Parts: sequence; structure tokens; C-alpha cells
Amino acid sequence: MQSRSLQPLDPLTLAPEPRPIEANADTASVESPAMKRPVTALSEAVNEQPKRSPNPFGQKVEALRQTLERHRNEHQLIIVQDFPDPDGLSSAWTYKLIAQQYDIHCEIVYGGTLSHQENIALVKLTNLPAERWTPQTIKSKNLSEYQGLVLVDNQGTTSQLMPFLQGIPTTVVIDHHKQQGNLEAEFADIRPSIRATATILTQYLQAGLLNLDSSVSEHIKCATSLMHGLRSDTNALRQAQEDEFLAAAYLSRFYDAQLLEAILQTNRSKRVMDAIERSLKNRTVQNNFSIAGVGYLRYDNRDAIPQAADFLVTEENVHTAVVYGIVHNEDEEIELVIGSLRTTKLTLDPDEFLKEAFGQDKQGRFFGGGRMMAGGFEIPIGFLGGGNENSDYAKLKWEVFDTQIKQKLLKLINPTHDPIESE
Ligand SMILES: [Mn+2]
Repeated sequence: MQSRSLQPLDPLTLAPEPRPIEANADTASVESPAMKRPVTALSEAVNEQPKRSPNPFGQKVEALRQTLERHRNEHQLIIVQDFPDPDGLSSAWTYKLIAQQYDIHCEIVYGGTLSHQENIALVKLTNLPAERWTPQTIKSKNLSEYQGLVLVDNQGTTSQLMPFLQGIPTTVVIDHHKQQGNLEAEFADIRPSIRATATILTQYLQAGLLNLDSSVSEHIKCATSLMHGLRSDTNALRQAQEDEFLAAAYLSRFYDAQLLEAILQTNRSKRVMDAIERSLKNRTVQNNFSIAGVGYLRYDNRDAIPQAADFLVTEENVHTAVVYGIVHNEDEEIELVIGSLRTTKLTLDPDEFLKEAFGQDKQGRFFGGGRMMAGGFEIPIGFLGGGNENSDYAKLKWEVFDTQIKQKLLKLINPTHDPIESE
């Protein structure tokens, strides 16, 4: 393929600074009658984060402390994203330990699967208290037991549990993704400039919300999980900034280096290796973007997609990789197109790029979003799901989705690309 002169990207994808978020959350009315408490719209919370104003973090610490105090003795559900990662899991655990001191009982739940070999190792080796909830689990629960939701490392848009939990007010949101939609929370700390939610939770530990004690094994394990979380969201600290290094320095007093080593040394399964191989074979590179579809993947191997994207982005002359596949869950006959984006281009905003590329559904929910240097998307395939035992149909279906995703990405990557006259 002839290399084209560099076509400027859509200006949206090149925004060097996160654009200010419109204060549209203010227009959403607060419906919950049970809410007598001060409610902070997320957009306000974001705008409340001036870069260098006098001690904003001190105020946040105090606000979180007061929020916890107001909810003493309650039960809260901590929601991590459907495919939990070390950043989300460790942050959730830290919140749980902080909240325990206020006699708040928390359960950490997720709707999908633990699918990365390292995540499974993390949960097993540290005894991390996270639980999978299926729609059946939810039916068996008495949801009125829970007085609040806590969203960490997400804003509810990457959890399939959220539609079932609408009667429960959102008490706390702590995240480093950009604002994902209208959502009200009593306390919100959303800082897209921070590279890991684990960094933010570590800052709360340092501020004294929980004194880690190196003679308490649970504290050691939690500190180790936080170290893993902030390493894994920063490409082993290579993309870390001052906040991450300061957090890591603090955690270094408590974490167990051997335990972390054991977590990191788990091997990839053959299926994951095969999916990475397919991504390598199927990739097309245009304007420094590498795009690859990997076909069908089982739910449990879903994490092959971000791992493949991590790998493809290392090719020379590639700054951004997008890998996607159709992931199916045999138990529930659900099929989704799931994709991951990884970029080393500082001026490319994954959140804006994916929102622009794929748009939103009828409810206004974006199919994709992201944080610094990484993003993901999930597109339900609805009526076309299932029927894969007919291999002609399965092949045709894959080709349709593969083509459509490529078209949408190429429109942004190379606006002059004409799919009809392509070489
Ligand atoms: Mn994260």
C-alpha cells in the first residue's frame, strides 16, 4: 500500500487538552425521593478539579470522610466494570477497607467474567473479595438491603448490572475515565488526568482515611494489589506521572514484592496466544493505526483483545492499535462486539476517538469510551446473536461486523479513504 501524505485527523481526536465538559448533568432532574443528601452532579465534580487551586484534595478528603460518616452502618455495593482489571479491583478493595472503619459493609461485584490470567491470579493469590453477579444472582438478592452504590474505576457505563440497580442511589464515584454521561453522586472524584484509579485511592490512604499496618496481612495484600493496579494501568509505570510515582513510593513501604512477582508470572492460555496470533495476521496499518479483527472469542478469553492491542501498538510506525472480536457467552447466549484501543500518541484522546467513531445507542449510551492512552468499546449484536453452529452464517456475520467496524474507524483515521475504490 502506498503511504499517503499524513491526513489530519478529525479535530476531535486531536484535542490536546481534554475539552471542558458541558455542565449538562445539571439539567437532569434528581428523581430519587430518598435523597435528602447533598448531590453533586458529576460534571460539577469534574469542573471542581482545578489543576492548582489551593488544597482541593484536602477538601475532597474531608468530603469523602463526611460522606462515609453519614452512611455509618449501611450496606453498599461496589461496582467494578464487567471485566474487572487490577486497577478497578484494587481500588474497590481499598474503598471497602476504608469504609469498614465506618462500619459500612461493602460487597464488590461485577457482571461479566474475570478473564485475564493475571486478574485471576490477583484475586486468588490475594484473596481479593470480589464476586460475580449474574441476572440470576440479582433475582435472589434483596436489593433493599443496599443503601448505596459505589462506582470505582468506572461510571456505571461498563457494568451490565447497573440497569438492575436503579433503585439504589449512587453514593460515591471515584474514577479516572472521562465523564461518561449524566450521573449524580453524593460524592464524586473524577480525575481524567490521573493515570490510575489506584493512584487516587492511594492518595486517600496517604491522607489518613486508613492507616495501613504492615503487620496486617490484608493490608499488605491490598497494597500489593494497588501496586499491581497502578502498574497495569500505566504500562508498568512507563506512562506513570508524578502522582503514580508518589503513590508507588508510598505503597512500596507495605506491598509484598514476591507476591506481585507471583501475580505477574502467570502464563497466557493457548487460546489467548492464538487470538494474539490472529490479530497479528489480520492487522491492517493505515496512517500509523493498526486495526485487527480476531473473529469469535469465548467470554473467558475476552482479555486476549486488550493484550493483542498492547502487542500491536509496539510495531514501529504504529501509534495506535484497535483490536476487536465477537465475544460470546454460551451460558446466556449473549454476543457482543468487544474492542480495545491502545495508543502511545499523547494527542489522541481514546475517549473522544471511540465516541466519535461508534456513536451511541438509543438510550444515549456511548458504545465506547476511555481514559489516557486506552479505551474500549462494546456493541451488542442483538437479534443477530447465536446461530453460530451454522458456519456459513457465523462467517457472514463476522464479515459484516468486521467490515462495519473497519469502515467506521477508517472514516476517522483516513477521511479520504473510499471503501468502494480501495486497493
Ligand atoms: Mn483504570
